Amino acid sequence: MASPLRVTNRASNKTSAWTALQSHHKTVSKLHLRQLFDDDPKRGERMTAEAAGIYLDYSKNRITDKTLDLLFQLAEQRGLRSKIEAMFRGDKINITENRAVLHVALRAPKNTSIIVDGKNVVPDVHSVLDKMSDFSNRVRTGIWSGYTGRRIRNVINIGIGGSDLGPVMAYEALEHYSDRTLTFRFVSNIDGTDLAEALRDVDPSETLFIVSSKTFTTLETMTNARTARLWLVSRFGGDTKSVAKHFVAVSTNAAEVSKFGIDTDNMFEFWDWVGGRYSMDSAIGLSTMIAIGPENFRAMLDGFHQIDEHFRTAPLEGNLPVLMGLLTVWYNDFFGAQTVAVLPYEQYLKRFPAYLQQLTMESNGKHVTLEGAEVKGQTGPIYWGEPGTNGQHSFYQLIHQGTKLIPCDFIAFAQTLNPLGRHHDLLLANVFAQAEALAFGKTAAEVKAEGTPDWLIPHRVFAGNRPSNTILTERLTPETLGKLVALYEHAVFTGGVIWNIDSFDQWGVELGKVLAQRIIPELESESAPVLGHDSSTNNLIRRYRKLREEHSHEQ
Ligand code: G6Q
Repeated sequence: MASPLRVTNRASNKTSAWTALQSHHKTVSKLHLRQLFDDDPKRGERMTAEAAGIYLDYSKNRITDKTLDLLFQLAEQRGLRSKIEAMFRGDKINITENRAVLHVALRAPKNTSIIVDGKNVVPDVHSVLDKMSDFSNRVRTGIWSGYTGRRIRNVINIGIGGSDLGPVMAYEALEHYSDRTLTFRFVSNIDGTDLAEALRDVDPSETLFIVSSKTFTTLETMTNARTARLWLVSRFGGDTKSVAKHFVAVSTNAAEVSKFGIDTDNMFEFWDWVGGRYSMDSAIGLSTMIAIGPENFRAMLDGFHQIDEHFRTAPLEGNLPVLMGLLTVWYNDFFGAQTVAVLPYEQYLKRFPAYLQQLTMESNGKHVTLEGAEVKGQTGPIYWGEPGTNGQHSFYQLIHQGTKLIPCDFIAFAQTLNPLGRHHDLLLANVFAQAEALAFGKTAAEVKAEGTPDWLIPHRVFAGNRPSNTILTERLTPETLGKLVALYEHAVFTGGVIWNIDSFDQWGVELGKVLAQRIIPELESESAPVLGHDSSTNNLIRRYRKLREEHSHEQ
């Protein structure tokens, strides 16, 4: 089926702006940030942008005004504006799955209208939000109790990928706002250890499981959910009626939910136009809502929406996600940078890099264009990171003095949620210092002037010229978290448009799933199976069976 995206992307892969950027890069790559800052004393004030209380300082990037001009031309030539409109309108821009991409509808105000297949989806979004609010309030106040009437004290979300990473990240990020009388756990891995550890010390009569799965067929989630169900029922002497009070579901698949034994009245719905990795603000965020309460959850949605509106309406030049997306393309495709480090100077954001890994790498890890042709250059970079200041004492060495160019996103907050003496000023001093050191480094002359012996000078030189963005905002709140996530979602979208790829499918996860299904019976069969894999896989399967056998004799 044709979509506007498909039509507008018939243009040639290399636009004139792309070619111009290639030759412009030859000039810029020779410039040092020291010189760029010396030449323009106002650079650090000028190359900044602000929206919805998020301040982005992009002055420490290896760019000139001309670079930005060309990047904006590239965005125009790639039809970024019309593609943004197409996404917000509900066009089926996920062409390989023939789906609309409407996470923006999840945070659209009640009076908005977004039509998918002839139907306004916004009222449905709000009715699920109301149902989630009602349920969350009942759990939080104890009106919803367990099978024996005990109050729920433990909430265990069972899900994986998009049905896990967002909920975990948001719970950790917003723990300050959470009800501390409740314990939250997140089980994702099919490795039994994950579930076993989560269940080790909880009382089943006080435990609520949220089975979060868009499809309700995912191997890991369904295996964990079934084992959790067995655990619960066995603790209630085999009484399966207990399931109704201890299991709820978040899914698009009512038939499978009911087959599992969960009353669909206790199912929270979402829709095929919400991608897994874009779903933390849908019903997949039920655990988040129970933790922080409906009001805080709605504040988070409002934060998302503010950045949506900014992305949709702000001119490219001051558009935060556009700037971030284009800068990523600049380093990825013109400097050959392989990775981006995300470095939040906020302990509560410890899972934010892991969350962003899925958002960015599952979205833009593609090798063909929308038309199915092999891409000519590079698509999405590798994202990674750790909260500061911990990273400073480990991998920052390579960023400062290694041979690789690693653009960094520093994220910092003006206010801490836990004021403790001097801690916050010391934290912020570190984030500013790191960005400064990366950009400007330390020359051999400066090192020598400190009295360093000649032989040691090369080891102590910092070349500098290492780019970074600094995102500075007031305080980590539910609203700010929504803004930050939306910022990256739309930066990812911007990159995907420039690379002319489908950022919303994930076919790359399929093959491994299919092969695992083939291997499962080969591991589980009583007699030695006839194996038809390559010699390495065959050998590993045989060896595993043998080791397992030997071990079972020992026990
Ligand atoms: C995300 C992916 C993927 C998905 C999981 C879980 O965009 O689609 O990570 O979220 O595979 O899928 P279910 O929610 O269907 O269990």
